[in-house]
Amino acid sequence: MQTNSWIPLFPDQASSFAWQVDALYFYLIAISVAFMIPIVAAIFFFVVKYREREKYATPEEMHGSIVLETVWSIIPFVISMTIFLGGAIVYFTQYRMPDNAMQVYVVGKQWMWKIQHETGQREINELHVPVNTKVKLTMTTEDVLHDFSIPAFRTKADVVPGRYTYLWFEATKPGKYHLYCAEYCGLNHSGMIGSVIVMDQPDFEAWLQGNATGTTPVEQGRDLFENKLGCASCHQGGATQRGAKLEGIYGKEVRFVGGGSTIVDDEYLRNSILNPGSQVVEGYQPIMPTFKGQVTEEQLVSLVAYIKSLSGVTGNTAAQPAAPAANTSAGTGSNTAANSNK
Ligand code: HEC
Ligand SMILES: [Cu+2]
Repeated sequence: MQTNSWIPLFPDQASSFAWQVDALYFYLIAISVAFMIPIVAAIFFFVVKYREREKYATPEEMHGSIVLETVWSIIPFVISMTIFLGGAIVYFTQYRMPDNAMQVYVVGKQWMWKIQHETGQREINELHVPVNTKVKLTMTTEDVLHDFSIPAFRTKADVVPGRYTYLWFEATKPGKYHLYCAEYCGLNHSGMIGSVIVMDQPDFEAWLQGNATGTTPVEQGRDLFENKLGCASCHQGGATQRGAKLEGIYGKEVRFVGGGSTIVDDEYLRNSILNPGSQVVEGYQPIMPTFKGQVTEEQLVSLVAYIKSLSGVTGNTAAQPAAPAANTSAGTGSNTAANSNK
């Protein structure tokens, strides 16, 4: 990675929103400096001016000043609101997923990043993407908490066991950028690194050609569904159908036995495969066996991609609920936000 910036060691600005993060960062620094200088100056001034001249001196009485108090309330209020607005803008641009993004699946594992493209190409600790294209990552982990972090893109998100989190970016400069795990995840955490390789469109096409595997996640999912895991025996239409219909359910509302409902999203599909008993679809018997421990995270990603494809949804899904900002260990629990996309 080249650091051709005016501050030594400062990472490249290589994504569409990198400048926003930097602008907010320098704004915060500017405000801190603007407060620090007068405060330190005042400390020295008062130390001298009010030094002890006389034992037990009583200072002159002082009454409040409305003007002074108004000024020192309003100025900090305005400053804190600008910080809040700046932070909110950066947060919304980063954690609301764009509609028309290229889809990539990421599975973290002690201590590597396993990546699969929608067109089937697989990579480990490398992510090849085209320049000036929105890329959305759907991420989970096979073991512990990790955090997918690309400093040059000024973005990162926790990768959490048992659920999907999302990250998107649009790279603006071809090049090779550091990829880190930014959440301490055990002995070789520091080795859980890699590169994001941003390529011009023709180079990227050539790379895709050169790494074609023949099977896409959707095709792998179909194979698991129809052959390896036997889902089709219950879910395929016809006389033997005992499971819920999966065609067209993505983005729709489902109702559960015993009340409650949800909008079908990735998280729900994942949970339906691992904990079918937890949300039994209205009108069906709780006969679906759990597949917990029988499918890997990568197989789950393929199954979810396949079931989505039955609704005509490819990876280009609408805004997902915001991922929690990196390193907030408290879950947001807001993962059921409506996803009205179909
Ligand atoms: C023994 C029959 C059976 C098998 C095998 C089976 N299912 Fe199911 N599945 C059901 C039934 C019955 C339901 C509805 C009741 C429920 O929600 O548990 C269901 C519900 C679901 C739902 C939720 C559907 C909705 O409308 O919300 C999904 C998704 C699903 N199954 C996926 C799978 C996948 C993927 C596999 C294979 C890994 C699989 N099922 C294997 C019987 C089965
Ligand atoms: Cu890690």
